[in-house]
Amino acid sequence: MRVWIVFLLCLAGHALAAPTEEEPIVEEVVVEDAVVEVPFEEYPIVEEEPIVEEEPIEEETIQEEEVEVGANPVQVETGEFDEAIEVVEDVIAENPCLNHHCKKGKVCEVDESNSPMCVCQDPSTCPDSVGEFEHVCGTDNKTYDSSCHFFATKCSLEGTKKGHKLHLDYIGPCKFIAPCVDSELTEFPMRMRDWLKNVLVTLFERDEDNNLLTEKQKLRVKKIYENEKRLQAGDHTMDLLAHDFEKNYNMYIFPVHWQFGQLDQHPIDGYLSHTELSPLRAPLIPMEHCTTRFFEQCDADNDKYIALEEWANCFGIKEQDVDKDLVI
Ligand SMILES: *[C@@H]1O[C@H](CO)[C@@H](O)[C@H](O)[C@H]1NC(C)=O
Ligand SMILES: [Ca+2]
Ligand SMILES: [Ca+2]
Repeated sequence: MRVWIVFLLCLAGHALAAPTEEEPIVEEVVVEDAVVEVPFEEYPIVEEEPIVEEEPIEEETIQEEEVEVGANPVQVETGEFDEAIEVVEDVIAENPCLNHHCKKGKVCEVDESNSPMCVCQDPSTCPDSVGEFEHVCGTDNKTYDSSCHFFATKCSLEGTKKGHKLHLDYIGPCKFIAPCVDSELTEFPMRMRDWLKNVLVTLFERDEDNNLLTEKQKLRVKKIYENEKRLQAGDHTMDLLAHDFEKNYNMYIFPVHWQFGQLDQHPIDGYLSHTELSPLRAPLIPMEHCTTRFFEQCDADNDKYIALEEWANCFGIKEQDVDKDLVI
């Protein structure tokens, strides 16, 4: 479907537009963790810049949460191997904030006892946005200049009901989004699972030494890749997509699980929060007006989290084929 390609182009544009953006280490890790959406054949591999929105945290647990983020082994490695250790130690002695990471919307400040702490960022200290594409739309249907402005504003509302409910909804200025009718809602997962399969195959084709996929994942994708019956990427009719799903059902099981695993990272618990879903949702909503409704109905028990079982079910994967081991 054309629109998926547009989505990928958009991601590509986004990544190219801000390739040198300075991100704290926490963000770099998130990049690794986030979905690496790879366009179909004709586009280069691009890492999506994830829009990761932290869940509101109760006051008492803030410290704990930050420690948890800092303890991510991948992150520790990135930090440690990037810089000469002596230099890091010197710097720590001078400025306790240098190695202290705050979640989005917060910045580090030193208190009287020279201990680092995270405080809400003043939105006016956010870099000016360069263009409309940096604007984001909140779930309050208000346009924010950039995700920095959004998270700083959200932080200032921490502890309030309003702040708790406010999430980053999508990338770009708020706009009218046409209601999603039932027939369109049915088509959405059919196109998405086809796309997920193609993304994985493309990742596999281009992987070589990029380590975009783990060895285990490669083995699984190889089977799909080498299957001669595989439906090639293209602009297919719903009838063909439905037919292929029936005929080649097994090829779709892994891609659906894989995407779940890409998103279920903060924390890895078999549930997707609004925050975890954001890297997938946020770029998609402006182009696919059924996105919001799709993920809403995907949360069948309405607990605001999408469990693996719920996720698989949304894409037509049978209950007996849901397998936690496929996610890893
Ligand atoms: C959100 O804001 C946009 C632009 O201001 C407007 O066109 C749209 O109708 C609003 N949507 C809702 C649900 O209020
Ligand atoms: Ca999770
Ligand atoms: Ca749920």
